[in-house]
Amino acid sequence: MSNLPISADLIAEHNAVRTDALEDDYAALGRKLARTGVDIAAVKARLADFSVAVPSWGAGRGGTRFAKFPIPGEPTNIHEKLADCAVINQLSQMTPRVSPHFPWDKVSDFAGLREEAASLGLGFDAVNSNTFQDQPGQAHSYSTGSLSSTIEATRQQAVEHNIECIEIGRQLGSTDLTVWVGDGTNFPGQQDFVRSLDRYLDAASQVYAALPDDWQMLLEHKMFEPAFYSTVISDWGSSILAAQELGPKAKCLVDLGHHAPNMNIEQIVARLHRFGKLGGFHFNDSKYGDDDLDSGSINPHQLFLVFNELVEAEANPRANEREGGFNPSYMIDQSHNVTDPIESMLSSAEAIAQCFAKAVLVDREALHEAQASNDTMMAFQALRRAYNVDVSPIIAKARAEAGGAIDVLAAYRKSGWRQRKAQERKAVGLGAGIV
Ligand SMILES: [Mn+2]
Repeated sequence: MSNLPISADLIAEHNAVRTDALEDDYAALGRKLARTGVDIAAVKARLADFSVAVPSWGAGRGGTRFAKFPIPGEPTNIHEKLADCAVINQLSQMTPRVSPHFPWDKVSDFAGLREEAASLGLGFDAVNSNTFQDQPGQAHSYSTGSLSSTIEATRQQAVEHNIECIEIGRQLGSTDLTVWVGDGTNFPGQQDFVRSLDRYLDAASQVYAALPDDWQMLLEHKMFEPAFYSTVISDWGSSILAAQELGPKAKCLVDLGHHAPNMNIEQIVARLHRFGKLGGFHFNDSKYGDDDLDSGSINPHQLFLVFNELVEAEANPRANEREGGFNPSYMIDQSHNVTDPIESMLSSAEAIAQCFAKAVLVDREALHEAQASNDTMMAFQALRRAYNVDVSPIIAKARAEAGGAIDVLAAYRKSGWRQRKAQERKAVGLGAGIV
């Protein structure tokens, strides 16, 4: 049973007055690309296949360590979050999967939740465990860490929680478990670097042992926060070492905000791919640290360079890739502090698709030739030519053909969704946001 949140008539009316202009722009871009031997329809077909997951927690307003400012009509539970995610997917036709987070999204009937999502046109992406905060009634506190805690009972509790997440994920149709731990230290000497990693690896291997055959365990590293002196899985180096020790089903997850400032993230992507260990992405943008700003809002060129490596990797899969070749899981992971989260995710999905499309447009033959002959300027120009193309007509046309809206933000505002939900949903309380 279909239960789509936005009326098909509203989208059709919205598109009707925009179709002529879009066709004009698409045809002009098609002629321009044809002059360089590129078939615009082939690029559009790649975009029609492209998707990125949205996080259930991204549907609510985030916050900072200081405050969260909720908006009327914000979702208050997983059912309302799914409805908002369905709005994003219906308008963008690019976000068909939701990444849930436990225990935040816990319900009594997961089979029912899967059906509910399906009726909204959604499936589930990676399940996320949470051992970075205590829950009411929890037996052992994570104040000493989780998978690397010095207290055995705490480590065991963290292992059992991750295994429970796998079990929930099986019921939801997921095939990935994303593990990020907040474990680390705030003072020199607080923990032994080697022994804490030993404890982490021992506990993580117990989680790994519970993975079904077709599952992946995605290790998300983060340099700092909530621990500000050291973290146990601090960088891509620690991540790949841990993934290699755990086994072939363990992969690295790259969150764009979890690196030291000015890191060459596109090179990290290429390194992880080289060893078949690139498992997934958390897309966001950053100015200073783990800012969790909207994808492409600060440094779209970096996002393009990351996608350039991803498109290159897709054409050249390495050993140890998942069945079907190079296919990392793409997800948005942002904190929407001052915008309507639906609008931010619509805008971010667009920014991500733009960078993917530009990367597809890179003349790889010219790039490889220039690289081989050490023609630096022409190698750079091969990237620059693609980056400079305005690909928005291709994305809008792919979206409209799939049933989405030509101008996603305008259609969303016209729908009056948030105002309607402000009447129906109970208010979200104040308090600190997701940090
Ligand atoms: Mn993340």
